[in-house]
Formats: sequence, C-alpha cells, structure tokens
Amino acid sequence: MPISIPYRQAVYTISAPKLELCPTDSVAEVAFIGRSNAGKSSAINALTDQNKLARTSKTPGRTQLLNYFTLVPGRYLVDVPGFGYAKVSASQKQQWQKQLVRYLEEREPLKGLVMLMDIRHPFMDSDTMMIQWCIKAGIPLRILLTKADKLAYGASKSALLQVRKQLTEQAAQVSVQLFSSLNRQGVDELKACLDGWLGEDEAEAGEAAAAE
Ligand SMILES: Nc1nc2c(ncn2[C@@H]2O[C@H](COP(=O)(O)OP(=O)(O)OP(=O)(O)O)[C@@H](O)[C@H]2O)c(=O)[nH]1
Ligand SMILES: [Mg+2]
Repeated sequence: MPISIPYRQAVYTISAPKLELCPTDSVAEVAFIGRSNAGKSSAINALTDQNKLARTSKTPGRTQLLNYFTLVPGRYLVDVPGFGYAKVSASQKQQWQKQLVRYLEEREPLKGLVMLMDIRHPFMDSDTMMIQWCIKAGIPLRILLTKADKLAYGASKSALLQVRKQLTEQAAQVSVQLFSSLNRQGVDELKACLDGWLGEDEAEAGEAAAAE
C-alpha cells in the first residue's frame, strides 16, 4: 500500500549546483523537469499549497541549481531549472547540461520524473529528447500538460487524448495528465502518482517487517 505524503509540510532545504552536493540522506526523490517557463516552480507551489515555496518567475531560466524541498525526512521534491533558453553564456549552459545529465543518470534515489509541457505546444525538440531519454533509462515519467486553464474544456481533453495516443505507442512507464497551477486542476491526480513513487520503499519496508 503506498503511503500518503504530507505535501503541505514541504520546506526548502538546499540548492545543489551538482550531483556531489545533493543531500546524502535521500531515499526517494522526484524531480520536476521541463523547458524554461513551463511552470515547474508553480506546479510545486500548487502541489504543496504554498505560494512562495519554489520561486516562480517571468524571467525564464535564471537559476542553474537543483533545488531540494523536504517532504518528510529523506523524501524530497527537486525543482530542476528549465532546459531550453537560459540567460547564460553558451559554455555555462553546456556545463549545466552536463551536470543535469549526470544527475539524471547517476542519482540513485531518483524514483521518477515529472515533466511539464505547455498544453498549447507539447513535444518541442527538448521535450521529445527527454522523453526518449527517460524511456531508455527506464525512469518512470509523468507528463503534465500545464496551463490547461488556457484552453477550453473540450480543447484540453482532445489535446490530452492526442498526446496520450502518441505516448502509449512508446512505453508503459510514461503517463500523462492535465494540469493547471492556476485553478489546481490535476493536483490530486499528481499527488496519487507521487505517493506511489515516494512511498514505495516505506511500503516495502513495512511489508518486510510484517512478514517477519
Ligand atoms: N495560466 C497559467 N499560468 C501559469 C501556470 N503555471 C505557471 N504559469 C505562469 O508561467 C510562468 C512561468 O512559471 P514558472 O513556474 O516560473 O516556470 P518554471 O518552469 O519554473 O520556469 P524556470 O524556473 O525558468 O525553468 C509564470 O508567469 C507563471 O505564473 C498555469 O497553470 N496556468
Ligand atoms: Mg522555476
């Protein structure tokens, strides 16, 4: 049985510029990725019911740090600044991309990725690249079609079906849902998904203890 994580208790913990400086006590973490301005920080704020937990900004791609938020000891959400256009030099950008790839490939407690795509223009080049990479690496991926409030109900449903169709042809570990930080659409659905990923070890530990 997956446990229920207290998302509202999230507290900012640390910003790590690279893998080596990430928390050492993590047993399970979920990272939010996606293009600059997709709404990652806003989604974390909606999920945790805190307006200013993750910084949101209209200036895309400012920070290049892995921002950790503790949910319960050893369990984290990670806000990963957007790939795409960052307002930094080409060499800084390359350096960051290298760190990001290392984090995604080598971070052991990483249980899943939440990837945000603007519902009005999904599957940009960098999105498709990330999806392919996740499938290859075998990492569970939840895609949020964000800013769903920008489309009428029918249009958002049909966008969801279209994206879902395109994804099911690819891999079972990838799922997709509608999301809006503005009107909180999809927050509960996202929580249910994250409960499964973040509570996994605890549930297994509980089962093992009960079996003894
Ligand atoms: N209408 C609407 N606007 C949103 C939504 N989510 C985010 N925004 C807006 O989109 C802009 C970018 O949001 P952020 O949460 O800062 O985006 P981000 O992905 O964290 O961006 P970076 O940190 O630059 O990578 C802000 O102006 C938000 O207010 C949403 O669900 N609906
Ligand atoms: Mg952000």
